[in-house]
Amino acid sequence: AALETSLRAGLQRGEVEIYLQPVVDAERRVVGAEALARWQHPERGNVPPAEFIPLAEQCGLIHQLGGHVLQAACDQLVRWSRSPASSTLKISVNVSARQFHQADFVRQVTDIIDRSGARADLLKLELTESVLLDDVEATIVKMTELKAHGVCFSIDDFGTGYSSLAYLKRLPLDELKIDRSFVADVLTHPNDATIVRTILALAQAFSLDVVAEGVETEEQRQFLMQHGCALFQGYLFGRPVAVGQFELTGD
Ligand code: G
Ligand code: G
Ligand code: MN
Ligand code: NA
Repeated sequence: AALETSLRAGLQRGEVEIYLQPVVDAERRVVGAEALARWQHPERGNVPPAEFIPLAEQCGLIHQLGGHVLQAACDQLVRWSRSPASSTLKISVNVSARQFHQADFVRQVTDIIDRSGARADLLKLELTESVLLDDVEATIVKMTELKAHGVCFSIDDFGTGYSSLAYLKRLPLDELKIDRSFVADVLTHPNDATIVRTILALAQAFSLDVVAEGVETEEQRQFLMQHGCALFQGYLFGRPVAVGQFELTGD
């Protein structure tokens, strides 16, 4: 309860900000970034998202926190739009189950986009398989409304949940993100290599982009490239950094 009170206050005081982690293409050009929430508490220091995101979900602050993250992402898109070198970069934002299932989620997102002046097609929402399958019909309605507004969608941590192929076909998706647990073992565990190749083939069949997450070594990058992966995220290219620290090259 103490942490909840300070998160509520911290949100108001602007202690929660976004960090950006680059997403790069096969030539290591930065094509976008994932926004990751960071909470800098005045006494506790950096509180990890693994602690405060579940807390925000439990106590209902996720709506406000999620809105704050969306706002920060849209503000950054607007800043980037002013320079040709950055005007086509996309930002992905994580959306948690409880936030997505709020009755006014679509309105929250479209209001923030419209008031910020950001290009909706440069904003990508990352949903997990469990969110998508919670209530498939309601999910399709929400996603379709947001898609009509221009917003893009990605399935995060893909391969760890229970997506059925039938749903994949019905959802207005743009991208799958291969969970980093598979990438971590892709060179050492044949099963993980098979899962990665299967996800890449599946994505190709459904005309979806694929981002491999958690790429840490050149050897992992080579394997992924050889099997048709074209987008990468991970410490090999850049850690999450404050928006002012973000650079337009992936080393
Ligand atoms: O860097 P990392 O430790 O940021 O993130 C830990 C977890 O917290 C990840 O699963 C990530 O998806 C989640 N996360 C980070 N930022 C946000 C956010 O803004 N909203 C939600 N819902 N989850 C986030
Ligand atoms: O669950 P989600 O995919 O949204 O969370 C992304 C998480 O992965 C964040 O905690 C982020 O800091 C972390 N991350 C990003 N790149 C790497 C990487 O190369 N290796 C590891 N171990 N974690 C990473
Ligand atoms: Mn993510
Ligand atoms: Na992920």
